[in-house]
Amino acid sequence: MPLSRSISLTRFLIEEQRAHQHINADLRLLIEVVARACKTIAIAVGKGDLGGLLGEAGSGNVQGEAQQKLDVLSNEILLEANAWGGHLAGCASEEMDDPHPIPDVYPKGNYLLLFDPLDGSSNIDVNISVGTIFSVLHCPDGVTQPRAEHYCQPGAMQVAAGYTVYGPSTVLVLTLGHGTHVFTLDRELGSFVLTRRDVQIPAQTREFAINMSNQRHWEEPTQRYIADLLAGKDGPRGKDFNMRWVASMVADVHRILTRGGVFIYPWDRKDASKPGKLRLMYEANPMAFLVEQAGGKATTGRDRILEVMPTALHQRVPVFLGSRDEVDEATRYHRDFDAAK
Ligand code: P6P
Repeated sequence: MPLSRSISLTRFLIEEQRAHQHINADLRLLIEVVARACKTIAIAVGKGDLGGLLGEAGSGNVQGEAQQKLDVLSNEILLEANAWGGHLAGCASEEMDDPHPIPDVYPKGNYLLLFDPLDGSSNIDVNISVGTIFSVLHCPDGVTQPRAEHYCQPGAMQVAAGYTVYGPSTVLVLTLGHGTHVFTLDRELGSFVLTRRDVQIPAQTREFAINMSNQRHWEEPTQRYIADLLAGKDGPRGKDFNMRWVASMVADVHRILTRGGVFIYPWDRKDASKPGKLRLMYEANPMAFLVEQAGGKATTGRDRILEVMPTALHQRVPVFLGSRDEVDEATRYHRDFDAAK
């Protein structure tokens, strides 16, 4: 792409700020800082075995999951990058039990940043795409030491959300509430360049993403919905479907944003105390915001994800997101099941 026509992330943010008053200098700085941190993470991830950073860190996170060395490093990179800018009141991460305050030596701002620093990290050692997911909220007025409850806002309150997928190319996907836009890292320039403006997810699809090994643990409407997809053109859907499952949400969602599809991580009986595997605040909410801004939908199978009222920082939620007509169909199976009870 000729340099004269390429639009850098910085230029895009400045032009968005001119067009939409709610984007201010602090939010612009926040996005630039997170993007820069993702470039640092991309370098660490890209070293693979040469970086001495593969494998487990020997610690566990609040989810009870073994932390990979790169989980811990990515978390530290994001915390350090966001400490000094004066744009944040605090951070929350999948890798930390409690919110992380901005050190008192630095000025504080009005935004809360939540992130999964390296989603899909179980794929790192086998060289499959992983990613960083982030969500931005306003810190409630008058709150200078935000606690977990101050982060627990419904996803509809997000002012920005995005992810960076560390794949064959490093791609940042961002929404500020006015469309979903794609930036590809120009490794020679060292900057993210706008490569797709205002992405639109096809309303219909023939592709679904789910971990089929959990089939026996799903509730009945989920089992029925998936069985009808598998029945293909001989079944009630009258068309054949394809299946993909990367086991890295960022990679699966990026495919859906690019060519359509439906991503499903439903509630299952494996651990009835957990309403699903994915975390609401820093996985489902940011992805739901991005997908809706791209013309798609995101529900729990029953309710719009962005309207779920959080009760805990690390709470989980069932996720059905992607092509709007297919998400509507999957949601109909669950609502009809409830209505027939
Ligand atoms: P499973 C990765 O651990 C993650 O949180 C998501 O990125 C991914 O979609 C899901 O879990 C994979 O779960 O049960 O297939 O390992």
